[in-house]
Amino acid sequence: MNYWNEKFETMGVEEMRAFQDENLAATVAWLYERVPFYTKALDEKGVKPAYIKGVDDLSKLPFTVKTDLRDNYPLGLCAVPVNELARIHASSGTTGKPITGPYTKEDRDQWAECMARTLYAQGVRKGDVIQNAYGMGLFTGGLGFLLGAENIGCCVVPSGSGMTDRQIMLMQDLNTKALFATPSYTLTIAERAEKMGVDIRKLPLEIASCGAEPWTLEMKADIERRMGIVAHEAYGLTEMMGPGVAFSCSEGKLHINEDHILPEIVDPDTLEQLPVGEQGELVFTAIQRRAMPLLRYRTRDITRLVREKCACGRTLITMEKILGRSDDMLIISGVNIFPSQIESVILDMGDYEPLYQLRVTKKGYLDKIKVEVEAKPEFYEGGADALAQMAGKLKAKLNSVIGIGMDIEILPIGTIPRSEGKAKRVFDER
Ligand code: DLL
Repeated sequence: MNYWNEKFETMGVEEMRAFQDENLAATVAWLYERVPFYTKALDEKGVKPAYIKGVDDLSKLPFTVKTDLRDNYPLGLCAVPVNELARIHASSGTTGKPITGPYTKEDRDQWAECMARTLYAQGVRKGDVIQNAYGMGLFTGGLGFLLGAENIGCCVVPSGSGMTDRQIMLMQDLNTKALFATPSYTLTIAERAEKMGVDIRKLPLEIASCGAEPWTLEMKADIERRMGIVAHEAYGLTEMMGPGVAFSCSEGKLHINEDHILPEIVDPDTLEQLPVGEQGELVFTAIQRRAMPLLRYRTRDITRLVREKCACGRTLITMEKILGRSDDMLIISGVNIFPSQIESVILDMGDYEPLYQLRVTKKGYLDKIKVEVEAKPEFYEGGADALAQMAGKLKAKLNSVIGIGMDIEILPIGTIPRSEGKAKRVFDER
């Protein structure tokens, strides 16, 4: 069996559309009756639930943004009373109140379903020993992956994030087959193992399921080479359930669980819906959730949707790797840059560790960007002249690919803080 849920994962496009139409209409009616925020937002647009027949009517619906969740903290957007909730997660954010993600028992079961599809597609099977190194707690990563792995029937080692030496010890002693962690923490583990003299390539580890932050194909290749595994991807956000929204298959395509979470792409400036294939901001509507389904939630994530026949057999729509978040996009002297573009160039050079930070400052009216990056030890030891030459090469490459001059500082190995969760790469000091 290739699929966790063959019916929905391989459903014909028309049948899927009919399913989405029905569930979208039901969700709008559900919210209109129960959540004053949506009653008001729909009334302001002059939209009655009966006008929404299906996906073609999506653009009639109001958008929801992160500040709507903050303004209605903790449960103002919740459509059911607290005693009907089974769980509440939250995303801490860096400032102010967190945003909450409440689930009814049915919502939580759907999440377990979406996560089982994710892990099954990535080769995780009943009885496998898996090590879950996402943060366990309010963050949806740890407990979301736990639900999926338990649903499949795995033997779960909930190691949580951090204590990297112990992660490596457990991996060796328990013969872990699959590791769940952010890509940056996966690399921290790879690096630490190399330092400890443990060759992860010789261990039974076969799979990593990485997500929760943007990463490039170059970073994926680096993880795969250093650990001798296949690095798969999971995508999701607290507002939609957490991980489980999209997952990579054997072909490396990111399929969206579109029977649960309906995707569209909009132009982030005009908010016009864009046709499939065009790049823009990913917007989601949850069509089966009951506690806090959101309408047209603006993720700020930039990508494009692709409708194509996937060799894995799944018909679920795919999205390209997230290019970055519109709020991480740096505008340097008028040029729009995503950190992931810089990451691709750095890793493509082959001289650097996948560890970097971007520091943005202002001198007078001019924006300046400095790339701080760690050289691989064999290159760092080459001495000052060799490093200056390397920096010159990287500067020229970045300039030709991205089109602006950046300062480069090459740091000795171990200087940049190692990530145990989501890596912080951009320091905007303007
Ligand atoms: O990060 C949920 C998650 C946990 C996904 C574990 C995958 C694995 P939040 O903390 O709410 O939820 O952050 C959501 O993280 O809007 C993206 O900007 C980013 N993100 C998540 N997965 C990916 C990914 C979790 N695979 C925000 N690639 C999202 C790029 C990702 N960005």
